[in-house]
Amino acid sequence: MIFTQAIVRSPGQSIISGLSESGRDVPNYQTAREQHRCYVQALEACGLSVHTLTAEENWPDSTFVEDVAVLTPHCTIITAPGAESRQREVDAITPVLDSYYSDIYRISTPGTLEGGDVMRIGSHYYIGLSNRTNEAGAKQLIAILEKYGMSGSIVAVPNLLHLKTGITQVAENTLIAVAEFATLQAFRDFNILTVEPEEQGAANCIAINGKILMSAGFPRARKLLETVSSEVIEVDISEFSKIDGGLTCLSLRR
Ligand code: CIR
Repeated sequence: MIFTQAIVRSPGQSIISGLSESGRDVPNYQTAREQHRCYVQALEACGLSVHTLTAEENWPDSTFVEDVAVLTPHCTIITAPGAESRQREVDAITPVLDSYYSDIYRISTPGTLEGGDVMRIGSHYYIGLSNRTNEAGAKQLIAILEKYGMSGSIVAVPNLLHLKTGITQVAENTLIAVAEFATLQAFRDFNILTVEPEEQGAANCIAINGKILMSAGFPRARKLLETVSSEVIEVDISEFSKIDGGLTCLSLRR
């Protein structure tokens, strides 16, 4: 599939109050802005036209736009974030997606779902059950996908923030994953590149238009990725990873 567009939201100064389970350092706002600019340039280098939304100071995590919507070739689904402080972010993305899609659905309570838990492979969507996404939310998403001839299945995510924190697609039949996902039955038909525990941040990559974007600073994972693509681009997102954000979370792509 050829991707042509991405939607991103600049980080606000409030990013210093973003949710963090890892409890690492507080992000530096100026550095985050600069890294975000470089992230946008990397998407553009992959051939995407990037729609940049202005920062939303009220919602510290709103730069992680991936979590508030699932884009499919046929429709978009506005999610229901499981993190209470992120629930109102959907109000800010809905008018934007209105201009791109005529078929718009919403996940509703008691369902919760965050886009970081949704990994699309062709017309199938793997949906992680995490602290942020529950079974009711996953089932609502599967019912919507099935209306359009797409499908979904559920994968348990016991130890990570989101499914895609630990596994992403990097080539047609190849995934990159942390060890706990690499051995799951659900992914038995894929070739899997397994990252070492100290390089967990490399499991969240974006494969786009023949190139692979990876987080900077994971040399062993880079070597693995170079076996499936001659165009691996490193992007430094250290400030976002301090609050558990990865590369995919920073954009919606279509
Ligand atoms: C959060 O905890 O919601 C944010 N600080 C990080 C969200 C990362 N999103 C993602 O992995 N899709």
